[in-house]
Amino acid sequence: VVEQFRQQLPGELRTHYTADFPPSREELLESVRGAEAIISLVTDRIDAEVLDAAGDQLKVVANVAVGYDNIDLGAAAERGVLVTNTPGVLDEAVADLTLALILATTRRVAEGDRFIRTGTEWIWSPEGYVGLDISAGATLGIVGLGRIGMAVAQRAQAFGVKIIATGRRAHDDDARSLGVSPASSLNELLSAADIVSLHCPLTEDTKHLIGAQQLQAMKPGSYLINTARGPLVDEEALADAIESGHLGGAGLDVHEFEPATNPRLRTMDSVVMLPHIGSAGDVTRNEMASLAFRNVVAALNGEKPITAVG
Ligand code: 8YV
Repeated sequence: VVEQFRQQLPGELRTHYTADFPPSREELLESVRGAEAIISLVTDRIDAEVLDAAGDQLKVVANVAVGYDNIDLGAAAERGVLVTNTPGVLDEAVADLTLALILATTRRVAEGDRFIRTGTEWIWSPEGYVGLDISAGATLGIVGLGRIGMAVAQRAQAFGVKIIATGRRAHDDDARSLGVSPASSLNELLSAADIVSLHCPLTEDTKHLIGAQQLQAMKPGSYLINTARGPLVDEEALADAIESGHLGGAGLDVHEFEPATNPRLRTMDSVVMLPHIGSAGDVTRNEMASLAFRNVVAALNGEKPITAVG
């Protein structure tokens, strides 16, 4: 992707790639020195120390992600550094994976797969691996109806699922035309949904948005899906809620302490866990890289970036 844009930059392009992935803190601090643009991933914590290590010539930090909780926006603004993200291009891929997790948990796909791999002899039985029929009147609660939430609603509508939502677009005509009913509060959504799917950004206000109290407010036997950010959920409280039998299960693409995953949740058959692959589609990943680089080109040419944050 970088090569495609080489000609569009005002001067000669010198690139420095970190050798390790993810780079150690020392390598990150060293590698940004003298940079006019930093292209970062969610695994890179970009704070005042990194911005200062880069130097005064730094113009832009382009995050290859829609989420930017890894970047200290205040520190960037204080130093006049632009921050950009990659919204829009990954909505469909993340929504696809959300549906994959909904089906994998409710219809016990991963559990069945694990069972087959044990090589145990089995005979078909009418009771074997019975799960929730999402198409038979299940309600999906979308927490944070934005771009990705809308793409999830579109898919869920095709399954005949009832949809309720909180978030900035819950009252939009677009949402209504997808059959979305706005919930008046998070609690109302939690108590009505058979499946709760999280699609909001991680901020100081949304950390542990789903804790013990909220899990208790969820319907008995319901499922929690998280393809947004791990710290939105208190994982120990989630493990308690599943262990007690209150929740039916969970589908987690993201984890509270990434890359660590919760050892209790890992032992639970009703939990499906993935290594943060929501946007890992072949086309999507290229589009994310391309948008990040177009933002860099704009910023270095003194133009307004396409998708600036803040
Ligand atoms: C990315 C993501 O894969 O866009 C986001 O916010 O979490 C994922 O789509 C990841 O952030 C790569 O930096």
